Amino acid sequence: MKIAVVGATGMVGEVMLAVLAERGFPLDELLLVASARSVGKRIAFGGREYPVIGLEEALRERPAIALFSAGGDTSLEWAPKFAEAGTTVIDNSSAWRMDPSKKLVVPEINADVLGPEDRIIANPNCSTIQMVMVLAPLHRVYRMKRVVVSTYQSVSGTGIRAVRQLEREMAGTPGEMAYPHPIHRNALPHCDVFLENGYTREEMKLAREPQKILDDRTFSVSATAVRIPTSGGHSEAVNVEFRRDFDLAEVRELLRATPGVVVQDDPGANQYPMPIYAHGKDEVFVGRIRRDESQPNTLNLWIVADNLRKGAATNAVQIAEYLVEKGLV
Ligand code: A2P
Ligand code: 11C
Repeated sequence: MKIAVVGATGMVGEVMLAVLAERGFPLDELLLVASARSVGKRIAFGGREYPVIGLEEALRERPAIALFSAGGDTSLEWAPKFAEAGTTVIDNSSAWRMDPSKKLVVPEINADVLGPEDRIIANPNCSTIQMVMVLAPLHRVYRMKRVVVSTYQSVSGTGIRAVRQLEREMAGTPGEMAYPHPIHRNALPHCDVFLENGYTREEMKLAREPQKILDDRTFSVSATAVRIPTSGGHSEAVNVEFRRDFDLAEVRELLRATPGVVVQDDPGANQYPMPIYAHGKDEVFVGRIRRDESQPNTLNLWIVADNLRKGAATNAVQIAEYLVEKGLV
């Protein structure tokens, strides 16, 4: 199978390559695609070196699957061209997520919505993926009414310029700024851009994407997204009110039985999820599982995942694996 990685020189693209290799994805041809700035560079994969090519050349090669992580504008312009040529595009940008004609997929939850007609498939936002991975099995049993989430997001979610800003500030040599303020020793209640309603776009992704993934508009989500000086791994404090009451032991059992979710919840032993330990892992970690004593049927959780793995690259590769397994490409 011929696979293209569009944005192969980027932070997510690099992790996509690592995940494809680790999982032994059944590819026999690989196209590594980036902007004109990178054409001709060479990237190692599976003991070989591959040249970076441009989008036009990749399109002519008509790959079976193209994993896109090269920004929303590149996706808007190029995903339809690849789709037209018969390629199935799995797009990590926000370009197509809320388009009613495109599927928004977390494979463990709703891969069954995919069919052979889907030529552009959207990968959800990183902070959405880790939240719904934990909430979906609970929603099935107790039915969510309202979710209030506060995020603690790492600089790797913004991109390489932000990673460099943090590194430089830590070294005491500030330079080019990815954020409007210092990030070292700081917390910015500002992820992505502000919208007219006073929320950021990141907060609105958290509010809207879960309803589409769970195909349910009977619950609502209110979000505050905060950037903190961690280099990788997003954390979330999640408060969820259900329509039905729950038993805490049963909640733990449901989460332990959920593929892709790991329960780390032993406060007496100081055990709870943390971004430094989620780094490089494909699972979503949940802990601090406790009843909200301020109102009925309400649960508090702490959810952590590697935003470049399950939040982006791993989820996209899992979608590709599903397409191959079901003969949809
Ligand atoms: P390049 O390295 O040539 O700029 P990140 O999210 O880490 O910033 O990475 C973005 C990725 O998307 C990089 O691989 C980048 O390539 C690629 N990219 C950005 N703009 C374009 C474009 N117009 N055409 C193709 N690839 C692009
Ligand atoms: C962040 N969630 O950490 C973003 C990064 O919509 O795919 C990914 C942006 C997106 O800021």
